[in-house]
Amino acid sequence: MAFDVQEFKKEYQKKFEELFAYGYEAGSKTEQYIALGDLVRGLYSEDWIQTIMEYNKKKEKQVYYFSMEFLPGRMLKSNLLNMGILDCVKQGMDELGLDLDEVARAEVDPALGNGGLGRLASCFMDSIASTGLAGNGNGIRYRYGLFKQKFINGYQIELPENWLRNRNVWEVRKENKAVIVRFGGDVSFTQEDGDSRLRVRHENTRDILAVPYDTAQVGYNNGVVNNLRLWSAEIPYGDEARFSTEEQREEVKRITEVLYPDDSNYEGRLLRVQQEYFFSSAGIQSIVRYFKRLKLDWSLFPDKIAIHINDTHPTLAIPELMRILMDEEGLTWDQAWEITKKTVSYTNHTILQEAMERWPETMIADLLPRIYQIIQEINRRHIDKKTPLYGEELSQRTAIIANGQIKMANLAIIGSHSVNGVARLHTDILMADTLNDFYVMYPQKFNNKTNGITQRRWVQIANENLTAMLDETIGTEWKSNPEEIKILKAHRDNKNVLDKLEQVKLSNKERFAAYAKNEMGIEIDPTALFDVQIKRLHAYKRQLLNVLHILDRYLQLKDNPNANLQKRVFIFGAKAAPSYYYAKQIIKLINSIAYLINNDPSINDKIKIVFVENYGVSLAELIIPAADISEQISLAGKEASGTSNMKLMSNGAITMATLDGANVEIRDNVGEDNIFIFGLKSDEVQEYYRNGVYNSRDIYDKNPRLKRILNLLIDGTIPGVETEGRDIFDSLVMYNDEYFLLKDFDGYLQAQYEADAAFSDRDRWNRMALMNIASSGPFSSDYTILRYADEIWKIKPQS
Ligand code: OAK
Repeated sequence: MAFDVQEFKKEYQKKFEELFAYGYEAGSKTEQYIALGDLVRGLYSEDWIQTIMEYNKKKEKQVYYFSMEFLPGRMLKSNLLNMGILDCVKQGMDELGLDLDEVARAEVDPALGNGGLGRLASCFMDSIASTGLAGNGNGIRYRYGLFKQKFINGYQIELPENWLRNRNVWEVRKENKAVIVRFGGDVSFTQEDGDSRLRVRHENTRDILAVPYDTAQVGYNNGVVNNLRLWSAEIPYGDEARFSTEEQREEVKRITEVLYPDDSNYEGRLLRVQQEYFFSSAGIQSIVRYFKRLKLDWSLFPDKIAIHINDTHPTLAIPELMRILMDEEGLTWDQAWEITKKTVSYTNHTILQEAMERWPETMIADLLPRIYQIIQEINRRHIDKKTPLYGEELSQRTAIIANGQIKMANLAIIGSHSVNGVARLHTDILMADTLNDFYVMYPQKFNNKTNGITQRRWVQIANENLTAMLDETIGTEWKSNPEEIKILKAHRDNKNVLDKLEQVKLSNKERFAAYAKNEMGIEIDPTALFDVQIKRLHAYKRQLLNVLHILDRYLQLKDNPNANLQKRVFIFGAKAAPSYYYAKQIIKLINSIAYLINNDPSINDKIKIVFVENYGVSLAELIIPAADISEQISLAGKEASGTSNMKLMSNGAITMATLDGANVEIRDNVGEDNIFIFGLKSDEVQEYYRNGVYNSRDIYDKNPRLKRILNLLIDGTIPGVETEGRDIFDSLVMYNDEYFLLKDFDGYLQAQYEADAAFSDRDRWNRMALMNIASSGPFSSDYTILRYADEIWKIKPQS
């Protein structure tokens, strides 16, 4: 985008005065940010209109990415970067006496997701636009995002996240595109004289207005501006009389009031299924409305539209599309079914049983009577068709409805043409185990799409120092073609380059150290090894294994304050679901250990622990560039992919990993010498679960080093964790350690001490960091998205 600094300064001043009726110098940071955001939105609006007009004119096939969660992070700088005016605006702001970074920090980070799944959706939106694909996002505009996390006395406290308290400059309310979503009511069938078809009558429904708010998704230097549409629930216009009580009005608002704070965990609540149907139905209605404008035969629907469902949360899109095609557009069951299956594709993001969505049949029957009938009919036809082919038993195991429950994954698989996992190992487990019954029936539906990340946000924006160093060393091609970063490998033995890389890392660590000091009052040494574990708090992710390692070091230093141990800073970022008691106990434990160790003078700063409050996208952007070690230590077979592993690798952290999720592919790319691998393999874990011979108590009894560490949890050493310490101890020792921490402990320690040795050899470590950066290109979400486009959605980048 052609733009000049002088022109920008004029425009900015004008915009500010127009909005606030005084000079920008007197404005608050928030006002300065709003003025800039408003100006930027104006700058891409023409491309936004143009992009949509082009798609419509060419009747281009479009993909709609349905996701219950999006975690875009702050958008100001990413929009500026993608528009190609970041440097110009930075300079302009500078000349106006403003610091762009400071102004950018006034933007509220919209936390409309829990973790991996939501962040992936946002990386994908960026990549869809940046690779020039015709794509749209479809989700929920939650009034409150994921809770704000506070620590009080080491305990997690949840506060509401009112992310819309200031104006959201990026969204555009599209009242004229609102649709009605209907709940409840009575379904009956009528047949008119001379009409061969039964007509469906759906009456006495509770009608909710779904109002879309659109946000531009600006592509990287390509003029493409796609759309992310988030729906908000309101009372239908003119229908106020039907919602006369405060309670009735509250009920409507409640639908899009708050994001469920559960990650990889199923909540069988009525409100949740209302949310799911609400945005699925609204999305399908707006797609159908668009398709009808094209005036094409219905059979061409799958040639013009691809609908992707991000895990099972939007699965009701399947019966909803069936309903509209049949009840409203008059297609037969067979026609509607063909269209639906050809249009919809599904990604599975977890094999954890507790995350698998299933709804009580009665709940769906009451809330969505017509949808319920359609699901029943899909199920009946499925069983009728598959029983003669696969026998009663197998067919019944794949039933959508069983024991009074509706299984959403089964509906998603049966009603779509593609089912993918998110890393090679994860997909293999789905096919061989979790979804094997379906794999037997529909082998052609299954495929893998290893996750990816956008280096635009995770390197170019988060790590300006590294970006500058890369540009200088290998040129700028890597920015538009991430694979090209491999050229850096040619410099692996170039001392000058290695030293520069060390400098980059050091300055990022200094930046984080300043944050730790200013925000948390913790003093850390930027030359220490920064050991980072940032992800949701979940037993399977094994933050506790990290804790056991910290305690091992603590004991060594208590025994011998002069022990020759590498100085380390352990950085944690993690939210626990408010109802996940055990995870919250682990948070309390880590905070208490941090307090104990950080304030023990005999430890002499050899160990510091920083547990950042309220971890989210913006904090990730601060922490990741400062990391030396990336902790990816889930029990093998449990983490579907992981994506912080890719972000950390791209920023030159060395992965400490089990062979789980995408770690396996990271190892293949970076090579054994540039990663630390330990622990049980996925098939070994499976074997233990099958034969049941694991005995954690036995390990505790026989491993004195580990025993001593575990005893710290219950012997009063750690202040204020009487209950937590005991419960955690019991889970590991008495209740057989579900996630095999004790089994993996020795291997983990050994890998950690190898890492110490590697870190103390600066050239070796810097070379490892360089090799990680240079091998990270294949994990760009641009490539992931191009594979989705080519193999699942059948859409091509625009020329
Ligand atoms: C959330 C709710 C239900 C089911 C899965 C999730 C989820 O966040 N899964 C995570 O998805 C990420 C993106 O694919 C993966 O990288 C994580 O491994 C997975 O846990």
